[in-house]
Amino acid sequence: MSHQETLAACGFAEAELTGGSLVVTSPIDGAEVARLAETAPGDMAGIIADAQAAFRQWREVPAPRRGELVRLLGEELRAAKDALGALVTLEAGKITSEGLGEVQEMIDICDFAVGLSRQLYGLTIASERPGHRMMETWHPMGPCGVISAFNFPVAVWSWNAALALVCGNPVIWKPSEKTPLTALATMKIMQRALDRFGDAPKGLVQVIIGGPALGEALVTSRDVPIISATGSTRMGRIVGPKVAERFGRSILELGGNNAMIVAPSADLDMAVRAIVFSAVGTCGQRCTSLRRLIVHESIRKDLVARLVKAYGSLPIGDPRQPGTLIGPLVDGPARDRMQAMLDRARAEGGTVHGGETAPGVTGGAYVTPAIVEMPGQTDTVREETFAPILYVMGYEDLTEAIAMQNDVPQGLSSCIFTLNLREAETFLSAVGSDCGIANVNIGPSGAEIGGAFGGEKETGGGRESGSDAWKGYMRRQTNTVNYSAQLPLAQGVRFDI
Ligand code: UN1
Repeated sequence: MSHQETLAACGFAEAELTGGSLVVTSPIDGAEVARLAETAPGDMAGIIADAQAAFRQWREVPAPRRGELVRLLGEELRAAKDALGALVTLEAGKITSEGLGEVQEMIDICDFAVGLSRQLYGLTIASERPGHRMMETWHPMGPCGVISAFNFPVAVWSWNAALALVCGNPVIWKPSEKTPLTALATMKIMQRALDRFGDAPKGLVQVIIGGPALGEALVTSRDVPIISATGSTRMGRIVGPKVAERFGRSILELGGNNAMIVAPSADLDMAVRAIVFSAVGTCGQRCTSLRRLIVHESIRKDLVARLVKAYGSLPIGDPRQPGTLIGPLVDGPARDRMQAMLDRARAEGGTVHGGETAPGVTGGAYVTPAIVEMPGQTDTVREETFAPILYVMGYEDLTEAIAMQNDVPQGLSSCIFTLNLREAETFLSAVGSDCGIANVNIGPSGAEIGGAFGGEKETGGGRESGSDAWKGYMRRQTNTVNYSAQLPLAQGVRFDI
């Protein structure tokens, strides 16, 4: 499909795509595909006020009815899956099945949130006082600002929006400047769900298109109590303190530097498949991408040889073509950063396989993925580079391997390949991986929506998506009710008047 056909399939009219100041290009071929109108920073106050007004209505709608809106969104996403998936490919450069997979994540979280809308449970707690009942109630919080990155241009919004909406909160979305079209297309889908729903308040779901000034307005506004921000640790260092300064709540999903430990007992065929998918899938541009391989010395040479061979036959090119497994990096600067990091790794004693401009493809930033054998975990290895670079290091015993896995600033995802129960359980134990996600015989990427998603340390500590991540979008209220005719005080305090 041509870019124009892809845009038309998502319902864009010519006039929406021209005349604005935000230039959108496709990583596939570098072609300019749109010039979009940007939200004026001066409009932010009105946008936030609309969200606040919507909140005052939405918080009174019963949660299962709020779930109905998300159910309709899930239906509309199912109907639009192919079109939106193709637009993700156009705008973010993901291969077709990953573009579709991203929309599937949106559908999955809608299903999850619909069920959740009838399960926003609080606890009943034993009171120490006679004739008293204690309990916990979960209430809506208010508008939720979602700042998302280019690499999951629509799924990350849906993880936040589906939960926020059933929890009773309006959503204001600031997508990456690199991927505004997928955001606008998602809003068209959302609008169809809103139309079918009927009486949702205006301002319940909004999108703002533009640069940092808009994000700044969200982050600093006391009327936006929740900020969920996905992106680099550098971005999180700016956003986190600003939200904290006004005692807002932030949900931060920042950098990852995810490792796999490959133990001597590992099923190497499976490990090779897992490594290749998680290191080169999405051209190494997932926050869960595999970046570090910590391999037992007894199998290191063999595994590297198998990987170098597997890397040699990976189809690189136009992500729309069936069969392509590696599409482009998002842009030229991303390729320059990859090259700069490979140069640094060489200077630190690394041996680089691959990592060149991909032959025979033009237009976008197409690279061959790199495997870099490193003498140890150097400064370069400890930094996240958003590109398909896999650093390989050896280890002798598991304690050393776990220490190496943990000895980076980031703490998102991790995994071990082993058939040894002791090793697997140790890796998942309190003395094992320090990451938010730790897997056994599965790569670090491609998490399902049912689990809480997020990580520790410089990854930011936030949790989104499944499990009880919904609690991050509500305020907890502890209620104690006295149904006795006495007024006993807690802790046995006497205060007789
Ligand atoms: C991201 O890269 O920002 O686990 C999120 C995964 C996906 C989400 C990645 N479900 O790889």
